[in-house]
Amino acid sequence: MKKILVIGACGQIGSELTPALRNVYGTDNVVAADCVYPLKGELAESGPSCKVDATNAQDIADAVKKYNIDAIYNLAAILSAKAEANPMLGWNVGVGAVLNCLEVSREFGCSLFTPSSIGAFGPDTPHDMTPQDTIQRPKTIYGVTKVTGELLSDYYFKRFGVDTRSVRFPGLISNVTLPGGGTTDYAVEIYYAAVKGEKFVCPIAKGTFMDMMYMPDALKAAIDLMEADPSKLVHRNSFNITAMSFEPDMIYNEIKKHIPDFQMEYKFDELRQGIADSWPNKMDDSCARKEWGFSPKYDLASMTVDMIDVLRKKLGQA
Ligand code: AKB
Repeated sequence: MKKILVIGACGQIGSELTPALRNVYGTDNVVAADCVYPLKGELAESGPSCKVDATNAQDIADAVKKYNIDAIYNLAAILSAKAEANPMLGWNVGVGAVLNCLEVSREFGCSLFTPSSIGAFGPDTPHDMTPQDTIQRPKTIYGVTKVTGELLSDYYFKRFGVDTRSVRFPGLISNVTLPGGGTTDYAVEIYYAAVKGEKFVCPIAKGTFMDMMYMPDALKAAIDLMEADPSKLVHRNSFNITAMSFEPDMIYNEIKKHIPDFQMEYKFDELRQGIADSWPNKMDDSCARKEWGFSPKYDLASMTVDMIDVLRKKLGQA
């Protein structure tokens, strides 16, 4: 059975991708790694774990050797708004981690998944039905790291034959671990406010469309792409994928169907709004659908039912 290393296992994606991978490949075959160590709770108890600072290539190499790793999921990143406040940190983590993972993968023959993002696009990119192959001139350091990661990953595939694969994730909506410092975080925070009975102050302006996806679809996409038949992959780094595109009023009105008293007011945050305005309204993900069968299950309505149900239980209100 394939042995997998998840770097950034405690983050928004890692805290759910690690258990999902353990379900598929067996608990002992998936190593949860994070720079914050020791890991706590379910992640630490349900399988092997170790300390990996992704900006330190030796840490990654040591883990790969120790656990005989075949595939790495590199989830280390500083999200868009946070990286803008500290561009050097954004660059060092965003690019340092991917380059270190590529070098270790080349040396030890691992395959490598590194997420890219809608942040890899910028104001000059067509915003509607953003094509798979198009202008990528992001104006954020986060976007610059994502484009760099895509280019380096394709370079390592072509030059050294490293099996690199990636998706451009839209905003991810989840109910386990909160995202931190992203532009799309509002679409998670709004559910917490609604379930807690609080008024939501929306940092993104009315009418601002962005691509989004519910976490179960994102986890399946990452696993499916890594399992895809390589002979079918025309693209590799990185595939547009999306499940829904909405603006704040749409998610607010969907939540109000279940929580009629819920209230929201707009107070846009200049940094986040500027970033959101530079990102696609809706991507064309037909290449992912055609080349490896990407097919998300959740839309805004079904995600909202599930989010409210899970958060009510989590927050002790069910
Ligand atoms: C962010 O908002 O920075 C992330 C992303 C879309 O990559 N959620």
